[in-house]
Amino acid sequence: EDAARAQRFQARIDAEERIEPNDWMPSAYRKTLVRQISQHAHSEIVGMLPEGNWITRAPSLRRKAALLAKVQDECGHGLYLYAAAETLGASREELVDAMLAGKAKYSSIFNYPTLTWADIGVIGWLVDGAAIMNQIPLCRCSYGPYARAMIRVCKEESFHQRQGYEIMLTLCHGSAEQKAMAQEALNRWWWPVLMMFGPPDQASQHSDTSTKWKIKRFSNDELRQKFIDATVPQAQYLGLIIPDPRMKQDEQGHWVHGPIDWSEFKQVLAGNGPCNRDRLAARRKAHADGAWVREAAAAYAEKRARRQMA
Ligand code: FAQ
Repeated sequence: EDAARAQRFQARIDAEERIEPNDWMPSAYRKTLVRQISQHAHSEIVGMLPEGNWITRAPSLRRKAALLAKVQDECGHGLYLYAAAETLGASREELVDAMLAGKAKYSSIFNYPTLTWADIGVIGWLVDGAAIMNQIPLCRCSYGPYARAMIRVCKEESFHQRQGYEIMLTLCHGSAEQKAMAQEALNRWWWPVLMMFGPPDQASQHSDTSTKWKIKRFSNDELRQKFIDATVPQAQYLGLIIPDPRMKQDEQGHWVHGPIDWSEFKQVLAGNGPCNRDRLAARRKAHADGAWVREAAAAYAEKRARRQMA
């Protein structure tokens, strides 16, 4: 019976049908989606911290308003994504607790510090640029609620990318000092951004099944390559140098990167990146400080339900 169901399920995927919350699905499909969607949600929530660090120091009211709006969008993305994970039967409390306990992953990129204002430009330009490259194909993911959430998320990410690129343009057309600040930020973020796409294809343990289930439409290396090809001309336009002396263009016009230091990636995933401890400490404090809000909301919901019954 289960084998027949699994076959029908795969036939629906192959026919590009969307899988919805109440449809039958293999438990491994459910598990991998809960894993990916919750990691994605945690990334959005932890991802507010590096930029949040600059809200009080944005150089003008206009920059401050845009940054504030961007960080609020990230919070919204996190909430849609938790809601999408809940449609699979996961509980939000459990997911959040796993993150706070350091058991659940979130993107490696958010474990790096934002040292100067140029980092805010680079995050929008490259981190959001990489996020879009990865998330546009997820709009066609086989699981309906995740795919639909990604459509709205991608629209907002493209505004984020543009606000970042515009900061970079301003700095690169500014004083020598501003241009140097932009280059220095690019130097620090370039390699960690390439790691956002995940391990190389031969080391990516989930890729085969996620591709078969049309959760993934492109491999980690394919998306990394698309990102680099899109980004090199943007760096050239800014007059910045990609900090990869071995990068070269092949005959098809692709920019081939030099070796990535995967030991750094492993260290960050193991909790030993430059900011892992700070990030978790900040999330734990926020969660504890927000306990009264959750309690008040639950008490209010209970009161309303009682009133409706009466
Ligand atoms: N960091 O077998 P694979 C954003 C883990 S964008 C940490 O290749 P998969 C927007 C992976 O989970 C960032 N862990 O895995 C924003 C797995 O571990 P597990 C978030 C990583 O799932 C911008 C193991 O390595 N975006 O937040 C990373 O097939 C600015 C083996 O890897 C998403 O989450 C990494 N970089 O492919 C917010 C997109 N890479 O679970 C604020 C959705 C891999 O077995 C400011 N996710 N790992 O313990 C995906 O597309 C996929 O999950 C991949 C990984 C492509 C990330």
